[in-house]
Amino acid sequence: MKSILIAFSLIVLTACSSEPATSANDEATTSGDDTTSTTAQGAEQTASADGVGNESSDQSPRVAETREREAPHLEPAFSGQTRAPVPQSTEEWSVDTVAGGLEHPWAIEFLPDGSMLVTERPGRLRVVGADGSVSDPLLGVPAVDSRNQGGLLDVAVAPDFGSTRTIFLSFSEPHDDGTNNTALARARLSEDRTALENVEIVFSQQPAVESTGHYGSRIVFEDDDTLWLAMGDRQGHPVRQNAQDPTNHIGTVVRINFDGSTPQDNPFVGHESNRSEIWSWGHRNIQAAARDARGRLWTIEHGPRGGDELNRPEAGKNYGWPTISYGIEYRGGDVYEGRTEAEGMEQPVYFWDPVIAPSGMDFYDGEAFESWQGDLLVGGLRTERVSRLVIEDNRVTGEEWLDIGSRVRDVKTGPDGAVYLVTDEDDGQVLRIVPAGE
Ligand SMILES: [Ca+2]
Repeated sequence: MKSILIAFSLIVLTACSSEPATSANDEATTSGDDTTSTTAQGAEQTASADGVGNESSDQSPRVAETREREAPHLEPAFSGQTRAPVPQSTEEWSVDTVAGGLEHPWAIEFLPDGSMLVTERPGRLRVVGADGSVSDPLLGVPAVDSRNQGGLLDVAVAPDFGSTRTIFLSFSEPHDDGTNNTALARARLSEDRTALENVEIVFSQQPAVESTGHYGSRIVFEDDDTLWLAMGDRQGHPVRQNAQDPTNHIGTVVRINFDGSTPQDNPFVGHESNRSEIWSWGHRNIQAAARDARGRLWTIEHGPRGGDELNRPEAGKNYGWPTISYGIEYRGGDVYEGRTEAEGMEQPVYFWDPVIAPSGMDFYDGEAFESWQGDLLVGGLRTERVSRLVIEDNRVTGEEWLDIGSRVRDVKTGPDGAVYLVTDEDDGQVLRIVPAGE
């Protein structure tokens, strides 16, 4: 009954939430990131408004997204590339507050004892206990450029943390000339967990630019020796065009060893000009990334207006930005030539139009929610939701919305099987999705 109530409330909330029509490009605001504009949609929305596999018919499966598309002239490349039906089975859930008082937390990661490392975008790292206690800021965090979308971003606990106490941080690295870039630091968490030791910047995105947007960035371990760092296109003209030039790191996923060196089986090793750290390229602004049970990387990037996309980046492949994309420019008009397909460029697995403004994501592998096993849980900033994606044979076959009511900035399965979130607010919180009634 609870799940029905939740589902019903969602429909009502969706139908009634007439979001204000914001300026055409609130990417450029200082509010945090790609909080994308959404045209005002009234309560008259129907499930058949989009015309994408959602025709008005008694036989049509129910879909979560029923608002009109921003770019309805851009047809999906295949059936099921957007607006997957709401899954038949779900779980009853509710939300607990674990901790609060965090300033724009960006990432959450579990330590082996069940406590959490949480970054705050202005440049602080804290330990949050399973009991909700919040530590003082840890000493030794690298300096960050915290303007606009920049700051201390992702945190990741190395697979060998038990023996090495190694963690990684991604952040916007400032330079004296006013430029900055996404960077990755490796550090040792002190035994008393009050400080970082042996802090070393092991990777810096090249080139550094004068921008305060589209840093990416998420850290995903491939195995005990290598990791992926997913980055952004640094927002705006002409720098974003570099995403189509793999002789730099703009708009790429890189794959590096823990010390920052290049694995010799990377796709461009030995290439005369392409950067050897690159794993995949042609990305816009990846803010969600996770590894599936088979060890494969998946990412979600903030697209243009109507073009957020899920990809499964493979070695050496080009994901198209900005030459091909779904969606339109935030200021209006087609992106580049308004194309969605081109030879040598990969299609997204799935896209959202209107956008969700993705944040963190995790493949659910806990024991608390049986029917969510293996599903991809994706945070939404603008949507203030978690999207649950059911994935089969590398396609999204179901999408359910879990309405949280705050800007969700990161999503992580906890050791207790609950789904932990941080919220992107001045007074940000750690929340936990638990089975209803617990
Ligand atoms: Ca793409």
